[in-house]
Amino acid sequence: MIKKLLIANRGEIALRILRACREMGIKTVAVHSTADRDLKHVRLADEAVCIGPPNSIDSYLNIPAIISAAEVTDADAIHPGYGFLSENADFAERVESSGFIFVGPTAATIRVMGDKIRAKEAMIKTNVPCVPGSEGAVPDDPTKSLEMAERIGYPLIIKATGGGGGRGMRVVYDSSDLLESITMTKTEAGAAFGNDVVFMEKYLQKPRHIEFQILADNYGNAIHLCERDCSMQRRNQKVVEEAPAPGLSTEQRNHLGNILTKACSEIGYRGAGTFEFLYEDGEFYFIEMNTRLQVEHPVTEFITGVDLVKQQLLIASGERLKIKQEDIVPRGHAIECRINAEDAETFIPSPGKIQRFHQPGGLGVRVDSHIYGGYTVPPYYDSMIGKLIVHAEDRDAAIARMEGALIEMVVEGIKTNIPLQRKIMKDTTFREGGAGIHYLEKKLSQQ
Ligand code: MV4
Repeated sequence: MIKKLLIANRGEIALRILRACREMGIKTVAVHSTADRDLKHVRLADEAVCIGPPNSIDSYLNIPAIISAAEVTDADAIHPGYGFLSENADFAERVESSGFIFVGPTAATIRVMGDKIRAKEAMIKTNVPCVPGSEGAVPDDPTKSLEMAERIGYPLIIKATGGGGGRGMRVVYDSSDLLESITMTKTEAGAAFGNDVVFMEKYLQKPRHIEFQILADNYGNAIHLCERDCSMQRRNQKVVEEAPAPGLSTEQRNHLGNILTKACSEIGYRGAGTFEFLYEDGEFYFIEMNTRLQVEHPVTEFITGVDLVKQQLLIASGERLKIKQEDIVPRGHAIECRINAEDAETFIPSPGKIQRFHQPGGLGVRVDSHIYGGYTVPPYYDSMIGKLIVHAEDRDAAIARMEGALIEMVVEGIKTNIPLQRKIMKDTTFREGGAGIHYLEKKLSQQ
């Protein structure tokens, strides 16, 4: 069993991981930049190590500094959280080769899933439904590319195999634009990811974004913990997430969930993972696999009652999964609103000192946030300062609970997106359920 864990992250997720450790009797090491000495989890951790100056590249992305901190504190394991190094295969490899447990999949799995072409190949092999496309890289021969595009059909989307999360993508509506679009996407991908390989897919024009949470141990056991609908997003940044996905049937959920748990066993997946799908006209299409714990994991925890961080730590300690698939019976509905230190209309970041902070409360209300009255939000990191999550017996009740919690949540001294979140909860299309990935941006553009 892990006795001491180094948390290689900051903010709300670092606090979330610390809380799981505390309940499990695992000692904690907090690493932080010089700008983050006052973070809540740094104060609560058993030990704290400053690993560098504010900018991420010299601190939270500084692999030698993080591994040295694990050595000097004699930690057994390192949890990467999300973002930063959480999907960096080299980091996972260096953690393990330095004698520490990496809380996550093997470096080999991270590497495969980080290469979108290889990830799709692995999915096709394990019968996970994918977007029709080039099944491999776009050929160098322009004639062959044009023929392949005709087979796929327009509109299509060109994606960088080293990309993900919306980076390195370009939609092509007409064959006359194809070759130039391929060249431009390759150039951008080469510059951004050091890998100019691209592939093509049929472009789905009005999909929803639905993702499935899985847990797998070292012994080939895997379960799914239902799905999350993350379609309410702006510029590839999720704003509101919910579970279960409105309108999805139990048959659909179990059918795809079972395919995914089999796929996990076949690819030797370990830990928590998320399969991302586009959902359109009743069909699922795999786009990416995330080999980390996700920001929105609390909505899954609320409807299944499973503590995903504790499960990650048990699996990393070599325990067998004790939860059986039949134990996962989703109950009620959960919604998460991300709370960002930004202007609710212009989205311009709004760091600074929080003069006053009141957390909402009551039955089925959870606040995952590291902020407190007097805390100064630094300008160096992304603007999310917390997540407000609610759970209730059904979706309408969850929306009502979220509206009440958003009224109670007071953050003074900086701007936040709480006004936007309140508008979304009142929006008729959102309230109907099932809005597509472009809905929020369309709504915002009409304001
Ligand atoms: C797509 C797509 C439509 N058709 N692929 C965006 C980031 C990465 N997750 C993949 N993304 C997309 N891939 C095909 N074949 C539309 C998107 C997309 C998107 C997907 C999920 C959530 C938000 C999105 C916002 C813009 C585009």
